[in-house]
Amino acid sequence: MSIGKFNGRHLAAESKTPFLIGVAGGTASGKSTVCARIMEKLGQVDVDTAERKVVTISQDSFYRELTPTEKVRALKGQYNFDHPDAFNETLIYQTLQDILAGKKVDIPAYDYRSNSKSDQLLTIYPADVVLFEGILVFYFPEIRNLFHMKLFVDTDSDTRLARRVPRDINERGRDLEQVLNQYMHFVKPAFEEFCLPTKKHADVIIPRGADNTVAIDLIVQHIRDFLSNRAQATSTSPSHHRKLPGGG
Ligand code: UZR
Ligand code: MG
Repeated sequence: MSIGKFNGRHLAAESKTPFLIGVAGGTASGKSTVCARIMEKLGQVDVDTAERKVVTISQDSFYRELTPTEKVRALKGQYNFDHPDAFNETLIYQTLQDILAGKKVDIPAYDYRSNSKSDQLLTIYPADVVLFEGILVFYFPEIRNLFHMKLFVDTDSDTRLARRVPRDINERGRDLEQVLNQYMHFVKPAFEEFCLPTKKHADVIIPRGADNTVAIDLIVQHIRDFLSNRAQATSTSPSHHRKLPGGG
């Protein structure tokens, strides 16, 4: 991206707008796995390495910083991480806007054990495809309207709970009582009140999540078509400067 060093305006004009996909669904529905499958299948075998990029960002990176009192409540399983207020929606919106403008953005990773952002930063470079996954990615209208494609991963609640319990215990350092308590008090009611109603905004509903290879293949084919149509439009447009392979 040498052009950017000389002239920031040129950079914006020449960068690609990624194909932005929102992936919503209840906790442990398989959102991350669906994203991983899409990324794998877009394996980009036929694309030059300098050009290709498919990335997944998680809404978890955008939890608000907790105050010391909230932290204490979080440790006791008394903080509602499933409520829209738990997220910094302004930052989500700005970050997605930057991504759509073809800018490079840094995103904090999230540490579930400490309930806070970790020091690690994930750098998102201008990409072809950006997946943004999380329980409430379709909740805020301004954010919802940014997506080119909206997917809802629809997995039965009992399946989700059965996955969530071992995950929280093994990967997120919780105990059984705490997990079930939090589930009954916060996770389940918030799912019904805030997440499930956003299903109607989805373009595609994926029953059974990542097991649904037919749905995933159809989605991947749609993304491919979109990207190749755009590449064609770009290469035939005289005003647009197409990067040469390897010239990134
Ligand atoms: P997915 N979550 C935590 O457990 N701890 C945190 O510090 C932050 C989030 C949980 C959150 C939500 N809720 O249900 C889940 N609780 O992460 C969303 N309780 O993550 O979509 O991967 O299940
Ligand atoms: Mg997840």
